[in-house]
Amino acid sequence: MSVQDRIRYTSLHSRLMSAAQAATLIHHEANVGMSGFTGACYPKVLPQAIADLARAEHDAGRPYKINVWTGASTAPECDGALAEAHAINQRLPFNSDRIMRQEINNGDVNFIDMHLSHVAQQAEFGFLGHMDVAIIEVVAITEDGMLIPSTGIGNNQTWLNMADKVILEVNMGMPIQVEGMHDVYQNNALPPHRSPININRADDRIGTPYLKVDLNKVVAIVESNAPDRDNVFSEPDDKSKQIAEYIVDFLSHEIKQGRLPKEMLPIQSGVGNVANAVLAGLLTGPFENLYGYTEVLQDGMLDLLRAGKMVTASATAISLSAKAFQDFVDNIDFYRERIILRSLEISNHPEIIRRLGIIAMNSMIEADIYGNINSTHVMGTSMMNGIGGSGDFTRNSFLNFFVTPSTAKDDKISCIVPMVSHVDHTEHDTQIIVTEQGLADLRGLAPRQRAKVVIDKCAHPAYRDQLHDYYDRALKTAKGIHTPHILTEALSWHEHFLKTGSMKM
Ligand code: 0RQ
Repeated sequence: MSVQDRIRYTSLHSRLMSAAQAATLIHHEANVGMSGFTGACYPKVLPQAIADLARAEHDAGRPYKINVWTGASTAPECDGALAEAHAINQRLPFNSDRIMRQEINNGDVNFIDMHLSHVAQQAEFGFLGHMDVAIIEVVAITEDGMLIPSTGIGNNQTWLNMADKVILEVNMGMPIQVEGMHDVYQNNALPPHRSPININRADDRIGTPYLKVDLNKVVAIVESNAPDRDNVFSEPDDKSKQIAEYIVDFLSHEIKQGRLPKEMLPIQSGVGNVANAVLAGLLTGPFENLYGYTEVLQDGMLDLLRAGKMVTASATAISLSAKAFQDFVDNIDFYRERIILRSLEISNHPEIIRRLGIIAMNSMIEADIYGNINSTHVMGTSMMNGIGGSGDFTRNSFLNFFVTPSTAKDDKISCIVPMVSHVDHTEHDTQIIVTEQGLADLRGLAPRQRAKVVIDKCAHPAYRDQLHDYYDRALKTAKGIHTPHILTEALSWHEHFLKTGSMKM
């Protein structure tokens, strides 16, 4: 099959060109909306051509930097290539690439870490500026000019609507049989003209399988043939297995107590090794007929679908290891009936998350004794990946969990600290914190009650006394003791780590 066969709207054949040619259509300081979500569906060749262009411009003494907006993270051949060429001025809303992270943390890139559900609407409100170009990966263009999305949707429909010019990457390496898996719904009305979004079950479909674009805006089509990022997971270690066990037991207990329907509620699972291990825990757990309503479908959820433990999974992207992706391709008819890929605005929509009663499970960097959560900043100042969708789900969930091993870096860092060095999720949102040490259920507890539970259940034994000592002294010395703190000492653990390489006093 040639790329022409995948461009069934034949008058578009004339817009086929090389990535290098297409890159010249993107000017210095352009706002560029790209496809891409957690290592899936990002453009595979154009970013490298833009990086080459940036290098050539820099060599000629001319400035060249663009602003890149996506759905979430991409991959080394996209974010990595652009960062290495110093081709980015502004990046939003999420990144997990190592080189881009360096550029963000050394101040070369202005990174805007946003709740993912906010991105499309803030762009539409005009809060982020004008969009010059959209670069979107698709698997094919239909006879009537509709776009068959790739392994994810993210903000693609919004970018296609907003951009002056559109460049499509037709990825020949992606299976054409994904057609029909997507559910693109757009309610373009802006407040106060919005109406309810009619999703009442995790598997409701309310849109069409295709992205729409004004074909007059398509200035270039580029062929690519490359897989998505290989999202390799480490085998769940003992700590992750223990965390998963606590969660499964807790959910069973909630059902017994009548606080959770016995058929369970739809599940959202965040990114990372621990989150994937929790899904592995559900595979052997007692629950049947589960539903997924999440933003990114990882290996663990695919396993649940294959095993028949999960009925359907709704997400905005499929982000798999190469091995799991092969299984996805080999059994694509089976998965098409069970996977629904939606626009990011819908997968992460507060209205739907509340209505469906989602059980949200996300990893974190650290929690404090009162339940504030840091998901993004290492030692308070260095960006890790971003808040992603964790806030969209947590605040609007039925139940939410934050998980982490109790320590990091060979126990030199306690992930339970007196005060988090950055707050992403406040004590008002957090319900349940889980480490390999135990599970702290904070529902219905006031701050002083929470502190005791968090320290006793979740902190590593090596830090428990140190935390109790801090709390006891705060209780004795703070002026107000609703949330006792010693303000001059609250962040001293982080400072101590930065000075000595350990949080142990
Ligand atoms: O460092 O990479 O140098 O080994 O952080 O830690 O334990 O492997 O955790 O892979 O599950 O990721 C929060 C980052 C966890 C992720 C985070 C160091 C640790 C290691 C990674 P190394 P682990 P995971 C849906 C929801 C925010 C977005 C989100 C994340 C590295 O889950 O980005 O939830 N979440 N989105 O050593 C210093 C600490 C530390 C620490 C761990 N307290 N201090 N370093 N580390 N704890 C998806 C989307 O939104 C798209």
